[in-house]
Amino acid sequence: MFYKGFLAYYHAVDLDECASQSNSGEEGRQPRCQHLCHNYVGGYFCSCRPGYELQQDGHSCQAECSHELHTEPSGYVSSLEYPRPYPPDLRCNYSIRVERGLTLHLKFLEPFEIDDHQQVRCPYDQLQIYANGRNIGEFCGKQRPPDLDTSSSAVDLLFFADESGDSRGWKLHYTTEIIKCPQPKTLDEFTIIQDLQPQYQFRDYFIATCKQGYQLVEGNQALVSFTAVCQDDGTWHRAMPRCKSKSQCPRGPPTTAAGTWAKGERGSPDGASPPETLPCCVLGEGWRLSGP
Ligand SMILES: [Ca+2]
Ligand SMILES: [Ca+2]
Repeated sequence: MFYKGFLAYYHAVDLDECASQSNSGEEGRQPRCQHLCHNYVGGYFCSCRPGYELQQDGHSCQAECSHELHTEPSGYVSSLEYPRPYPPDLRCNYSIRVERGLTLHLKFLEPFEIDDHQQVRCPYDQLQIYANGRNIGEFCGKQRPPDLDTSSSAVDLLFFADESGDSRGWKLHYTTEIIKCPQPKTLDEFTIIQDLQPQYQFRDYFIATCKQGYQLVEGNQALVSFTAVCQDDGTWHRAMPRCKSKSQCPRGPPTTAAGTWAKGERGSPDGASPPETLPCCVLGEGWRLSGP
């Protein structure tokens, strides 16, 4: 007897689990991946859309917005899925951090929609805005917040949502601009600001002097010169000085109830507060209190 044996061909075919996922809906099977499915030879894996995190089961996605950081000088920040309804159960923290000395402007876009209540203010969902750690507003409802000039380079947006609702959320455009200081204003008619500029911004400075016969004074302290610098929070680093008359300066060592003033080092007289009645020029010229 002669047997011919057999010959068989085989080749492996990958199962495209992602394709079967999309076809299986009608058969009542659960989709394998909640968001995105990626097929490869021998298997598949799931991933989530931006703003979501894959859960331990490898298939489901949960919103993850608890520390989102934006550092570009301008950009957009929005609730998840905008302008479609945001997911439930959110505790989001969007931080914007730009260079010190810049100020952030926030402009909200339409539509603006956060679950609201007619009698109680923002009981369900709310958007809180902080500039430099200070609360500058709490928003919900359909009224778009006004454009906000935060005077800050650090803004945090906290967004809370409860487990229900279908509001469409919010989106804002932020821009930056170099921070400005208020225009310096003299406190009396004898003070002169040198080369007064129409505008002062971060790191600019001005020099104040006095008219002839007057002396620069800061509090009770006579000054030789005065320079103020615009700081990164939009304030001047020291307060405007005054100019007081030199005309009442005594010729010899002045005596007051506090003691005799003698010629000495320039500056504060031994930590003692000079009496108000003592002409300021005495200090400027370097007198110090030497005791009664
Ligand atoms: Ca596969
Ligand atoms: Ca809600």
